[in-house]
This record gives sequence, structure tokens and C-alpha cells, in this order.
Amino acid sequence: MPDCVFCKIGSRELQAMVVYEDPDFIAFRDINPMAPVHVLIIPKAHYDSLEEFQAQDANLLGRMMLAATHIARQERVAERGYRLILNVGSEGGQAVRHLHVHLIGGRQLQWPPG
Ligand code: DGP
Repeated sequence: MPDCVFCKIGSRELQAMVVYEDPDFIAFRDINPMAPVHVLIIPKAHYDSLEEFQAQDANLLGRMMLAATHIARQERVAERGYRLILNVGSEGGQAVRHLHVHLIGGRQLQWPPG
């Protein structure tokens, strides 16, 4: 998607603090971290949001969750616990229209979210 910031991070046209990459996904530190660990995991392929996913994308979604568990171990939050957040649409708090999962941890997180 031409003007998508996250597509440009995925293709390395824009810089980010990358913590993980494989052929389908890239993960990088959030520019505005909410916790000591705040990583965004994105598919390199552009999807506006989770609402664009179809049955044939189920495998991609599953592998994105597995990448998240790998990154949680790498960031040393797997044992203490962490949170995965997937904001969908404007009322869901999604500002960037390229599907992303937030991995947040490194401190005690509160519930419920706002
Ligand atoms: P959301 O509200 O779920 O769409 O979260 C988008 C997140 O993306 C937000 O926490 C800030 C982060 N973000 C936006 N632009 C950039 C960027 O250019 N680089 C990085 N590293 N993070 C960004």
C-alpha cells in the first residue's frame, strides 16, 4: 500500500528498531511505548485491519501469534506474563490502518483497559 508507514517499515524503506523478522512478519519497538516492552508485530503484506481477514488467512494469523510467543521469550517477559492487543477500527482504538499486534510487558498491567 503506497502511503502506508508500516508497509514501508516492512520493506525497510523506513527505519524502526526491529527485534524480529521472517519472510512474512516483522516486529519492531513502538515509537510511543506504554511499558518497558512494547513491540508491534505486523504481517509484511498489507491488511487494513483484522476485518479484512478471510478463512484462507487463518494460517498467517496463527503464525503471527507464534511469532509473538517467540518475541515474548526473546524480550524475557514470557515467564512473568505479557499482553497481546489487536485494535480493530476507530472505536477499537486502531490509529494505523495496517494490521498490527501490540506485545506489551515488563510491568504489572491493569485490567480493564479504557
Ligand atoms: P494503534 O493505535 O493500535 O493503531 O497503534 C499504533 C501504534 O503504532 C502506536 O502505539 C504508535 C505506533 N507507531 C505509529 N507510527 C509509528 C512509526 O512510524 N514507528 C514506530 N516504531 N511506531 C509507530
